[in-house]
Amino acid sequence: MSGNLFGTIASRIDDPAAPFLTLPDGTTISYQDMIALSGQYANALARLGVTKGDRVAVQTQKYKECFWLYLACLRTGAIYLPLNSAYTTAEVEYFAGDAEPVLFVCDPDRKDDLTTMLSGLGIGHVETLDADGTGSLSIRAEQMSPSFDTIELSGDDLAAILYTSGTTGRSKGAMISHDNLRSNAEALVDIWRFTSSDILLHALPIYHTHGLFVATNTVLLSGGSMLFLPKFDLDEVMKMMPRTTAMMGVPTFYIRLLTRDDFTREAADHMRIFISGSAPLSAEIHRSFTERTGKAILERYGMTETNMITSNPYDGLRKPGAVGFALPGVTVRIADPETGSVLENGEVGVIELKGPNVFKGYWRMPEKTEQEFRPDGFFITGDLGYFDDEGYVTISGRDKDLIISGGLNVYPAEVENALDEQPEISESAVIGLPHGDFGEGVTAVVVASGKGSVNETALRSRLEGQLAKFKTPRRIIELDALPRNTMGKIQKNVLRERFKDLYAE
Ligand code: MCA
Ligand code: AMP
Repeated sequence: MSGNLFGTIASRIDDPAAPFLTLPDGTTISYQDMIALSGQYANALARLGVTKGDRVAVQTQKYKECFWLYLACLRTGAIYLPLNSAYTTAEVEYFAGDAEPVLFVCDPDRKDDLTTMLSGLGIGHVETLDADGTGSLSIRAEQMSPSFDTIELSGDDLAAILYTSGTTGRSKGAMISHDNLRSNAEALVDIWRFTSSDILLHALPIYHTHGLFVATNTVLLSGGSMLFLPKFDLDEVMKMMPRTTAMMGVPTFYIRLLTRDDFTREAADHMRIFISGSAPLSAEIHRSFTERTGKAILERYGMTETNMITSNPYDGLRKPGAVGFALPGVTVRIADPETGSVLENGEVGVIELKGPNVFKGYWRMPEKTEQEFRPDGFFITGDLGYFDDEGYVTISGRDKDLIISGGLNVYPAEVENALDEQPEISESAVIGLPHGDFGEGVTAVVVASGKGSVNETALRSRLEGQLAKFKTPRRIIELDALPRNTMGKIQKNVLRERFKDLYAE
């Protein structure tokens, strides 16, 4: 049997006329439409010369057409490479240079800028997608036949590469196979009880694991449908919720829902499930949500490299502050970060796992890949946690210098490098501080070089040209010196403590 994930999706379709995607205006795209559209896009890719193993990079706003392209990549054996739409051209240049896509798909208004950069890298094929279906790739696809023979491949073949930032230096492309995606989606359909009756309120971006794989593949393998929103807009989410049964979101979604007086028990009553992940959901928000709606959010934990790892149970206690149990087929252990020896229940260590969900390594970085695995094959997440008395995994911190803002990862080293290049700054430390909406607010503490004064507004706007907006520090604080320990290492914990109330209302 072919290991192609699309083959599995197609084989599970019981009712081809059933809806797969519904738009806010009521337009519906059925499963058979999805097969035809992905077939047209697959033929368009083939006509452009895309073949198995080729990378197709995509940086656009959230369009339904991105799904047809994603599925077309599965069908042709091409490797889908989605990029955050907030990345600047300078950031994209690194990913494109590293992954060497044969085709780059972008928004029409970015085409000129990106084409100039990409042609410097020898990447000649640039196509566009647009919300109204007028992008050049959509026009090509429209002229194609909807029939396409999905190629046979091994389940170990790559379906996608998703870049994750490195704690130091370069971003790494996580290589995700068809089997990785299939095993995870099957487990999630099972443990979260997704069926063809479900309608998922889809307000997440689709350039990351959460919105693309967790949400989309789970729906596709259960025969359910999605109500497609182009972004998380609170008014729109409230308006559409009555038409749906399930929601997946980052904690910020739930924090924002709780700010609405009309988000009541009655408003949430018909919803079967609310799922949260990508960042810590505070026990306080979890409890407030239950008090308001009578429903407990189901929190789960995952990572780009592994898809989903643990989940709170569907039946049984959804414990505030805990991320639950290993998914079926996945083994989780807690180990001493230094020695790798396995720890007892209750002891805090690094979370490690093994299973069919674990990625195939970092693109063209065999040494980095090796560093992230123990000799017995367990992947080291860099998250710190413990098993409680009842066997629930609780995340207690991170053994990696990472900030998560609104579910998006920001690696301080990248922002510090950009700050340190500014003439008026001699050194910097970037930290995450408690933030009511985003969970953590990216904050820079800098020391002036003496070459010009440090102007927060001017610095932020200069950084915005280089870094995606969500990475740009919300605040830049100037100090005479950064606190250091006796080894000379900057004490970020001291800074976090000193400025912990910076974003308090
Ligand atoms: C937008 N901005 C942000 C963020 N998003 N700043 C910091 N953190 C963010 N996450 C910027 C905007 O550019 C804007 O800048 C300003 O902040 C305020 O915008 P706002 O309207 O509040 O933002 P928004 O457009 O409503 O977006 C917030 C959001 C969004 C809805 C939380 O970021 C989002 O959808 N996040 C989900 C990310 C996600 O899918 N993560 C999953 C990763 P200005 O005002 O200057 O223009 S996958 C993963 O982590 C693993 C595998 C897992 O377990 O799932
Ligand atoms: P990413 O690199 O975008 O895949 O982000 C993965 C990281 O998000 C994990 O290593 C965790 O640090 C964090 N994460 C995901 N889900 C949760 C959760 N439920 N609670 C706490 N942290 C989470």
